[in-house]
Amino acid sequence: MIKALILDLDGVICDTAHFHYIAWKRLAAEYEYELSEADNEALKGVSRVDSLIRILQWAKKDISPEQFEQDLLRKNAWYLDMVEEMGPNDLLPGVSTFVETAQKLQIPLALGSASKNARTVLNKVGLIQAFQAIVDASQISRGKPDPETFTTAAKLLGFGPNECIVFEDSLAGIQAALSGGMRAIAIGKPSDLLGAELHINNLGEYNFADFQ
Ligand code: B16
Ligand code: MG
Repeated sequence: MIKALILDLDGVICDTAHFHYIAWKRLAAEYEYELSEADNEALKGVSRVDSLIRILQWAKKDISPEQFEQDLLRKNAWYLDMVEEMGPNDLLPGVSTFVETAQKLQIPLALGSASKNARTVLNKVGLIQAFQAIVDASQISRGKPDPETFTTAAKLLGFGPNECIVFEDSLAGIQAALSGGMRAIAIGKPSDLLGAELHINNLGEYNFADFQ
C-alpha cells in the first residue's frame, strides 16, 4: 500500500537541470570540449564530483586535485548566480497543483535530491515547507544510482520502501528508486528513462486517483 511520495528536485520540481547544463558547458569549453545535450542527459542526477570526473574523461583532460576543487567551486558559483534569479514562477508546470492535492489528501511528501543546493533552490521557489522530509547530497554517502537518497527519505518519513513512489527525471534516479525497492514514475522521454512503470511530462499529469 502506497503511503508517501518522494520527489527529485532538478527536472521534476524546477528546471535547474538547464542551469547545471549551462554551467558545465562553460567549464567544459575551458577543457576544449563541447558538452552536448546527450552528455547533459547522462549527468542528470549525478553528483557534482562525479559529473566533473565524467566531463574530464570525455574531454580527455587531466587536471591537478587543486584545479579540480577550484573548478567545482567555479561551476557551482555560476550555477548559484542563475539560482539567485529564481522565484515561485520557476516551478515546472503542475507542481503547485500536485503539492496542493497531496496536502489535501494528507499524503506525505519527501524530497530526494543529489544536489547540495537543494534547500537553497526550494527556498527560492517557496516550497521548503511542503516537504515532511528533505534529503540532499550532504546527508548521504552514496549518490544515485545507489538507493541511499531515497531509502533515507523513506526512513525519515517513517515508511518502508514498498510504501513509497519516487518521481524522477534521470536514469540514475530511476535505477536508485528501483534498486531501493520503490516504485518509480519518470518525468520525461520514455527512451531516456527505461525501467519506470509510468512516464509523464510533468507532475501535473499525475492522477491521484491512481495513487494506490
Ligand atoms: P549540486 P537532482 C542533481 O539534482 C542534478 O540532477 C545533477 O545534474 C547535479 O549534478 C546534482 O544534483 C548535484 O547538484 O551541484 O547542486 O550539488 O536531480 O538529484 O535533484
Ligand atoms: Mg533530477
